[in-house]
Amino acid sequence: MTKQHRSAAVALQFQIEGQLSAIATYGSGHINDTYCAVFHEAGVPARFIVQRINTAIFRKPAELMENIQRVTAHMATKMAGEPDSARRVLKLIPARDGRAWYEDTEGGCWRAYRFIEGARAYAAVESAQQAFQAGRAFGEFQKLLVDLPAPRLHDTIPNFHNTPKRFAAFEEAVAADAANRAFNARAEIEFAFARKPVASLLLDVGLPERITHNDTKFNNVLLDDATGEGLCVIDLDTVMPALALYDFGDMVRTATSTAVEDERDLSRVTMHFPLFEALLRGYLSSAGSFLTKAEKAHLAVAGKLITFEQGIRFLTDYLSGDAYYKVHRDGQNLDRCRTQFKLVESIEEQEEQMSVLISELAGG
Ligand code: ADP
Ligand code: GN1
Ligand code: MG
Repeated sequence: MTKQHRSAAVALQFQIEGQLSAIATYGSGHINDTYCAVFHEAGVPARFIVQRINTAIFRKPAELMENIQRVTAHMATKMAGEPDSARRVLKLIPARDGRAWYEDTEGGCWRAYRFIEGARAYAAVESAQQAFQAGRAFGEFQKLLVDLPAPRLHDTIPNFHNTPKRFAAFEEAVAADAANRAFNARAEIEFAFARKPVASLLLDVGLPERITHNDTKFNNVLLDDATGEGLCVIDLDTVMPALALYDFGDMVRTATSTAVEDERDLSRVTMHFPLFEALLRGYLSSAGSFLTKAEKAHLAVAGKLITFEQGIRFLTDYLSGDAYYKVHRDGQNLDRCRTQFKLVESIEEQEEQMSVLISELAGG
C-alpha cells in the first residue's frame, strides 16, 4: 500500500461526514507526516488535517494525546463565546471507535483535526507586525494554560529543553562520528565547544515550571489571511511542563530573522532588532500579566540559549546521519546548524541593546 493509499484509508477511520474526495501531504514540519484531506458532504467541501504521529520520537502516543485532549478542551472552554473561537483553538476529531486517535494495522498512530481555514503558517517572518502577532499569540497560549487543573501534564519528550543534556548528546555524536561527517563540520563543532557554558544559562535560576508549548517556531502559529492576526497556535505535541522562557527563546530564534532555517547565504541570517522589539512587545502584551519578575529579568538570554540548543541539535543529527529531522537534501542539517550559529553570533552582538529594551518594557 502506498503512503497515499494508507493515508486515505486512515482518513476514513475518523468521525467525518461525507465522501473523501482528495488527500495529499501538507505542510513542512520536520517530525510528523501531515496530510490535508478533503471531504464532500452534499456537494460542500470541508478540509481536515490528518497526521501520523512520529512514534520513534513520541514514544508514548496515548499520553501525548491525553495532553492534547486536555489542553485543547481547556482552551476551548475558556474561549467559548468569544468571536471566532472555533478558529482559535485546534479541535480534535475523534476516531470512529470514539478514541482521540487511531492506530493502524502496522501500529502507526494517527489523529485528525478540523482544518483552520483562512489562515496560514509562514516559513519565515516577513514583518514586525507578524513578529508582534506571533509573540502575542504564544503568550496568550501560555496564559490560557496557567490554570489548567491538575494532574501535571505528561512529559512527551523528557528533558526536551535540557540544553546540557543536548550538549552531552552532541559530544557523544562527535566522538562516535557515526556517519563520518565530523570533518565537514569542524568549524561548527569548534563553535559549539567554545560556547559550552551557554548551555547552562537558565539552569539553577529557580524559574517557575509552567505549561508551555516548547516548539514555538514561527510556523507553528497560523496567521489570519485577512487581518494578519496570530489566530491559532498549532503543533501541540510538546506542550508540557517547562520554562516560559524556552518558548520566548524559540520565538526569538524564528521570528527575528527573515531567513529560512536552512538558508545557505548566511549574510541573510541576522537578528533584526525591530523584529525583536515587536516580538517582545507582542509577548509582553499577553504574557506580561503573569510572568514573574525573575522571568522578565531573564528574557534577554532565552533567545541565545534556545538558538544555540537548536544549532547543537541540528549538528548532532547531521553527525549521526540524519536520524531525527526530515531532510530533503544532503547537508541540510549542517546548513540548518550554520544558520543557528550565525544567529547566535548576531544575538551576541546585540545583547546589550536587548537587555536595555527589556528593562524598559518589562522592568526586568
Ligand atoms: P509538525 O509537527 O510536523 O511540524 P504541524 O502540526 O506543525 O506538524 O503541522 C504541519 C503543518 O500543517 C503546519 O505548518 C500547518 O501549515 C498545517 N496545519 C496543521 N494543523 C492545521 C490545522 N488544524 N488547520 C490548518 N493547517 C494546519
Ligand atoms: C521540530 O515539528 P516541528 O517541525 O515544528 C522539533 C523542534 C525544533 C524544530 C526545528 C518534537 O519541530 O523541537 O525546534 O523542528 N520538534 C521536535 O525547526 O523535536
Ligand atoms: Mg510544526
